[in-house]
Amino acid sequence: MDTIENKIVFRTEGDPGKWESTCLPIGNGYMGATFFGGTERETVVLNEKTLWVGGPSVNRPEYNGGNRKGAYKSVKRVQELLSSGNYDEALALLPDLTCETDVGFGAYQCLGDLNIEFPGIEKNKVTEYKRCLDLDRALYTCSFIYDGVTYIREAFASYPARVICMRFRSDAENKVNLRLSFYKLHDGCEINDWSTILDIGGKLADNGLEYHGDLAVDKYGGELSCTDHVITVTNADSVTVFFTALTNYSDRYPTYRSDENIAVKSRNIISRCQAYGTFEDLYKEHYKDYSSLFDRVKLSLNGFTGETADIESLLSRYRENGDTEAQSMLEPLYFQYGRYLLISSSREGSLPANLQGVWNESNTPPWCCDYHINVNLQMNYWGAYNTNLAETAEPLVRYLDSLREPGRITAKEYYNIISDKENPENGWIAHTQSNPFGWTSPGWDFYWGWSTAAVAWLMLNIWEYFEFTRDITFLRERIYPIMRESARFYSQWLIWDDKQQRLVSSPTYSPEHGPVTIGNTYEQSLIMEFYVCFLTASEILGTDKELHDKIEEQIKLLKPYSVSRTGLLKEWFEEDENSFDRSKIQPNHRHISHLLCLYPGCTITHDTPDLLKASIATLNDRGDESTGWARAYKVNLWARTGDGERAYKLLRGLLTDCTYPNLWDFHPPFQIDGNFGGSAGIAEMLVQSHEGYISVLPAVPAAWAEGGFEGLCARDGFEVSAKWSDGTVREVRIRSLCGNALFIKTNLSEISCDGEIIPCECNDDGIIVISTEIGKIYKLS
Ligand code: FUC
Repeated sequence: MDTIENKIVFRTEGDPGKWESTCLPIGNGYMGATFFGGTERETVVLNEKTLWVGGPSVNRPEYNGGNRKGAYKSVKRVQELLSSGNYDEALALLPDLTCETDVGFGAYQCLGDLNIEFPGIEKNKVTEYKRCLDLDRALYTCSFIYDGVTYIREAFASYPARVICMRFRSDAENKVNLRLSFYKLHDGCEINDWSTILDIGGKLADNGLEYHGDLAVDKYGGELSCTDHVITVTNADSVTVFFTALTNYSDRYPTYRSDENIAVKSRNIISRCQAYGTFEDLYKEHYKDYSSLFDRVKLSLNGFTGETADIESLLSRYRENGDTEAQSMLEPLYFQYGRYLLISSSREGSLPANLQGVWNESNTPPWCCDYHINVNLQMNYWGAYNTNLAETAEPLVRYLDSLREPGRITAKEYYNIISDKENPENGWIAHTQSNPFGWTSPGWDFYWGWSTAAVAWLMLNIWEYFEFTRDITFLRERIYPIMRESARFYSQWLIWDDKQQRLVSSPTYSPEHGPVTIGNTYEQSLIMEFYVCFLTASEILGTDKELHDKIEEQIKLLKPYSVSRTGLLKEWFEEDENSFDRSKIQPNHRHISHLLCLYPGCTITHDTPDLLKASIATLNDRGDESTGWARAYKVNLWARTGDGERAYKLLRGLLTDCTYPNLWDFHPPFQIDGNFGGSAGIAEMLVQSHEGYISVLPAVPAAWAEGGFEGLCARDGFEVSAKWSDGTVREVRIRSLCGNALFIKTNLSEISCDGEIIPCECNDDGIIVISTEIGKIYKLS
């Protein structure tokens, strides 16, 4: 399929003072690098994803992930007070339902900057300047003409080689001159000069975490010298630079350190690169790896192909006139950028993508650049499955698994749910924010930090891994143990509330506004939704009958949803009561936590028309204006309602009001969840599969009158491709990955496979059922 060339092109240099809006990012999951394309000097901000302060440290022997000993007694008391209507007394105890201390939570760090100066180039005499992030090739380039010579700079971040590679060349001989040095390194970082290599290394003062990096320079022609931590190359034909970095972080509780010799490992990575071959050879290896993921999905709108205009003019045309060309180029580009960013910031073996993916220029980044789990970490992975990148979710599964052990301590201290020899793996929990060092306690303020349902929500993310891939071994070995322990937790946590006549989570706080109540919709609905997934998982695996049956009983008593007098889906069960305290409600609040089972959950659908109607009323009531991630969330929500025009309005809003020139999403400041959520939302407008069947173009707007896509994924193991015109589906091709029965709602009547028409049944709801064979393609026309 012909598509646009997915490139983010600037005709202007970036500004290191405006990192978040003008840099261009590359990454390999473990490491990130951002570039500005200065003609006289390139600044490369370097990241290694495990470089965190906080956690265990000799300076902090008491570090225990924030847990407050015996807090469950206060929790119990708060429950009793809320049940008996003593709100003021209950609220007075809430400070006990926080972490003991915020000391040791830490923050993601920047490794430092690589400074590359180009002596002899004068910015004001440069012509034909261009810097470009090519998403199809996962390659950054910067080129310009100076004094009749074309200079070209390239960089990529290879996952297989675990290295960042850069090359500097020109179209004339002996013209490459550069000086490389590090700056903004951490205090105490040592730099060593080894003729063609600079290595950096040290221990973070806060926690003793060791880090090490190697920068190796290979020149072709010219001279190279290395003095005072500066490598200078003069009159070369071209120069190749490799950089890698590591820390001795490990996700193993409680030390969170490995005993690896990181200096040796780092040097081996570089030696392997140098032995492997040229820049081109390494690029080929990188491209093979990257394209095996990225190329799975294509999207084309309204027949536009070719190179996109430079991003600043594309964005301004999009914003000012919204012409069809600008829309049809920017929207697929934004879609693919989300996929590019996910591949670049989340690969097997790395930590999951954090609030900024893997990119960070600061040692005190917003929200510590942590793992926020009252929407943000979940949203990072919304596009992983439907945009055909399931592998990128492995770090999330691994991370959640690593939180179980510390999360058991939190379960014990705050919920009195105890794992011991008789009852091993008896329940874990985490709250609004977490770090790589097992921080699972509530935050330091109840009013954002308490979120018992956060884990239930995360379980939906990892359950979807199985739903899309049907990888039963992965379910059994990696996903199910986490789900089961979470199910054990909630099954012991819920209490019967006499007044509400239902089983409730209590106390509850709907992120991040409104009053403290019993059994709010956020918690009840997420626990229910998770329970539904758990039941299916345990049935598929034929295991844990007793727990299964207990949960089956509990589900009936959760009663998560109700509709308010004004026709909205209630966020708080008590909201129609006179005593209900409305003073803390923010009418247009960005979190819409009571709609989580419309999206990403699947229990509010067209099969629950009353709840769907109330959800739509709620979305209207909340309004369309919001911060970046919340708009992305609304794209998905509206897509689920089937209203393509409204989903599109939100998407336009996201791109118009919450997107920097480099296409990073802002909250503000930069927060990557909106990119991931927006990309997932575009896919959700094109294909849905949560209602038991595949629906093609469930929510396309008039602005996408014509188009095509390839390779989007649907639940039960299908890859879906389609073409449409005049808003009507003309052809669908479905590849069966697992041989499951295919359920699809479609206007197309002829179905063939291998050139032969296959008979199929259409059930009463207009859904066609086809039995499929693994690897075969089913064509609907
Ligand atoms: C949630 C949001 C904030 C922000 C933070 C990182 O708590 O409510 O808006 O996105 O995460």
